[in-house]
Amino acid sequence: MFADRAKIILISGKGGDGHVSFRRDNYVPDGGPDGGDGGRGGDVILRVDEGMNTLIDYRHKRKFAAGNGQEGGKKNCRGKDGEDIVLRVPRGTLVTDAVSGKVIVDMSGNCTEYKILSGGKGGLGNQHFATSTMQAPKYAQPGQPAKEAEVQLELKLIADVGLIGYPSVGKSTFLKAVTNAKPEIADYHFTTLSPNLGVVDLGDGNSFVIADIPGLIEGAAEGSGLGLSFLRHIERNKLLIHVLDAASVEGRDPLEDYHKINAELSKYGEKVSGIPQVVAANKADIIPAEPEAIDLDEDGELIYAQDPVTRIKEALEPAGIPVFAVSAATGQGMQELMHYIYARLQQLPREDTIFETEYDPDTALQFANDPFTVRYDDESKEYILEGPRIEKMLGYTNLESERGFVFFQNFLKDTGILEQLEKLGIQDGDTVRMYGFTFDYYK
Ligand SMILES: Nc1nc2c(ncn2[C@@H]2O[C@H](COP(=O)(O)OP(=O)(O)OP(=O)(O)O)[C@@H](O)[C@H]2O)c(=O)[nH]1
Ligand SMILES: [Mg+2]
Repeated sequence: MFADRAKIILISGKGGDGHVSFRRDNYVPDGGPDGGDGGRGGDVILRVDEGMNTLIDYRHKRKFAAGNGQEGGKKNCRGKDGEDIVLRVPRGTLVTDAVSGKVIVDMSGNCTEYKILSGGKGGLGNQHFATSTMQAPKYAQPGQPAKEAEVQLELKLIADVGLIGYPSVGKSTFLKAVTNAKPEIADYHFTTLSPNLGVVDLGDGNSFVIADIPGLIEGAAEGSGLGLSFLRHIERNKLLIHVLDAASVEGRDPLEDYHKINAELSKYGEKVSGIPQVVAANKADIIPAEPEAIDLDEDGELIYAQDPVTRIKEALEPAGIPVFAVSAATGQGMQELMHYIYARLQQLPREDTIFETEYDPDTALQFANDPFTVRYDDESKEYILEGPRIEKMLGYTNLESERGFVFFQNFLKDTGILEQLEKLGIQDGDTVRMYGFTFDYYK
């Protein structure tokens, strides 16, 4: 199985508490404070392992915790530091926050190691708290708490070429024909559930990686069919082979499919709609050799259907989209297309897209214990949320996006803000203000 995503929980180590103790020497009746500091909690670190190519290891275990720092001891003994935990991931792993979907880090390019959560600092022992007026402090600092984050790991296929198209047009058959991959092939829609990878080897060391993407349909950009999850994979493709069923096995017009799918790609964004495409007019082996009579004209003469490949070529080639008639089943036209694709790839830029960090859980969680207030303002007739906790949340949440809004709703619930607003008597339609941002409350 090709495990290309996993959701896991990461926990950094808690800092060890500082210790309270006093020197007890046979000859010194009232020894000074000698409580040691707590040890540092372990960090959670991600590291690229070049030998790995799946996330399957993360399917079996869900929780990964670093070690806690030990408490300080007597005689100024410092507690032992907690052990760091290092999670090995394949190159090209995209790490996102499981709740907001924001990018935490893209383990590609130069990024081979990333500290995702740092362990809590150890607390200071009571030796640090002695002053001229307080010589026997009974106080030591507690260690900083552990941090916990749920993250999604996603292996972004680094395929140069992606096969896209409507379900059952023959994408997997295509992949199987040109690589040693063994994808499932069947005549029902959505046979392919996650992308399959294969290497096209043209000899003389000339090769490229090609990915078979699950079928796309109208509404894919809004989540229809298998939805969005794999549209992301396409982002890194340099070239797309748009597979059409030129024989209209299911009765659809291949050109209509072509336009519908491109409309979905445009809705998803420029990152995918801007990738150059080459059309593979597939199933050429079952296009009738003799043109089919489809109607009679006014004089009773038979009207013949235009050859579908010619029709596709005439529609797309003037727009600069090359069209190749192929049969993934018989291999007809496939070699020619593969050589063309290889030549095209040589002309395209080589660098990979790297996703920028949008959210840093280490910093965000640092403020998890910061204060906030909830109050009603008589003058403006608004409910006001204030305090460092709110400010920081606003700083790392994009409330304009759907995911950001879901994250924000959970934040209101988890922090108990919702409950407090209800206690203050909030009603549907009332306004809530958080600094520059306002929203209307609805239960
Ligand atoms: N005659 C003929 N049949 C083909 C050709 N390519 C694919 N098929 C058939 O079309 C059906 C669908 O093929 P798949 O390769 O599973 O299609 P897909 O595009 O990967 O479909 P999804 O994974 O569901 O999106 C299968 O029954 C194939 O045998 C071809 O070139 N000629
Ligand atoms: Mg398939």
